[in-house]
Amino acid sequence: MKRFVLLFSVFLVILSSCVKQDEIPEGEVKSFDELVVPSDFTWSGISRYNLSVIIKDLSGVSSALLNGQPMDLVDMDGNRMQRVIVEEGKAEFSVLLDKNLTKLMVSDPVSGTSVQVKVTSSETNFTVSSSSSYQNLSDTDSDGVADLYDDFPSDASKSFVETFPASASYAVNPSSGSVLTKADPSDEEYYFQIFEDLWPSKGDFDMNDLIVASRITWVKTGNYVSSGSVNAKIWAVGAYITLPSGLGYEFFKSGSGMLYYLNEGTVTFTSGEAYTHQDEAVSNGIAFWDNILGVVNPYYNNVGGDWGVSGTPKDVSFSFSVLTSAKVRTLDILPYFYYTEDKTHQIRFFGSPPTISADMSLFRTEDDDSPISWTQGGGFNYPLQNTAAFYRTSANHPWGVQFISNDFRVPLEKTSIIAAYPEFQEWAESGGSLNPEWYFYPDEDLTIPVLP
Ligand SMILES: [Ca+2]
Ligand SMILES: [Ca+2]
Ligand SMILES: [Ca+2]
Repeated sequence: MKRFVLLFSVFLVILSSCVKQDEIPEGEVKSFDELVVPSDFTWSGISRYNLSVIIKDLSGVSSALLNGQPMDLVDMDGNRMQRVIVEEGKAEFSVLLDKNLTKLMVSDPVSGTSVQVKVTSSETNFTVSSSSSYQNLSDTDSDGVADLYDDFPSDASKSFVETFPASASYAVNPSSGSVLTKADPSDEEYYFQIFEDLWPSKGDFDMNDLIVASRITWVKTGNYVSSGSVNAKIWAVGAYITLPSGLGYEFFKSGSGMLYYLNEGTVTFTSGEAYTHQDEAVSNGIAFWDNILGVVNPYYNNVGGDWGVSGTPKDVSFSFSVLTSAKVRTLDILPYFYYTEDKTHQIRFFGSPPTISADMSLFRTEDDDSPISWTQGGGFNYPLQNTAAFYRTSANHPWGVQFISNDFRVPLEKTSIIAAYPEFQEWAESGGSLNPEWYFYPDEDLTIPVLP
């Protein structure tokens, strides 16, 4: 059997190298237009991962022994991704995940026991041997979460902090549950969102028209989100003097692979930059900025060339509150890029539906091949895929890409990301399964650094 597998693998390698040579003569870089991608590809290095952990006793029977106690989902570096309270014998986790991660740990911080779980699993068992002394631990604010495991031990309205990417803050020791100090804070990662701005026309695919590197924080009250914040670095801005732009975020409740619209007023802007405000035109939308010219030095750019000045990325942030009565366990935040001169001209990532204020007459014009209409209703599959996706071309190409990294060199103006990042093409054409860390391997002559 082993020999057969080996022979078959050799055959596949030969076959794939032949195909590759036919398609791409050596040394030739395709244009973005020529990329052929799988129909289910959504141009994102991030997915939502849901995991049900069933608590069982030693005889394999579902157990209520851990009800009311905290359980953690931890990455293999020890970063706590999510802490939940066990209810009815189950710990229900739902996290945004870097698709490069294959294994995580479920950890009981009280007993110090952990089990590994593959991210292909949606359910796993967690066996406990005896009841713990959790109920006897001191709980200063009487919110039901013992001080040791309460991120806000003297605030009954808050229990846990959750960050995305998880490495942005809380690193925990899975056996003791205690928070570790980061050995190397520069190792912290960002959620990168890179945009093309000429939709519904295809642009030059340099993907540097707006690059935002962000970190999202959610604060939970028990298992429900009650507030949060977005901290962002404006990493690169292109061509904004001729085409000033804004950026908003639309908030959704997430569950079982679906996103759900929230009742108006569920998510409210609480504080942030002087120009940040509730978007009256988008239900549960917050306009981070309406005009980039009011945010960064108008001569600032990170895209090289012989104009402008380079500099350190601008830090901007805002905070929001969430009605706990809405019982939102998981809050998803989808950005919408828009033109300052026409806020209904909006551009989103592949698979995001239009907002309620989007100009629907722009869809299916120029290079866009989105569905005909969208009605805000209950839930929808997210991300929308293939012909159900908005903000796609007929070749399933996007106007933006998302991934997690600790750094990103910016493609030079008018340099296709395929040339700037030699591994990008294979990443896209394999539907994300090959070269998943393409963003670590720039062509240094075709990109410029942002961080000093
Ligand atoms: Ca407490
Ligand atoms: Ca508390
Ligand atoms: Ca561009």
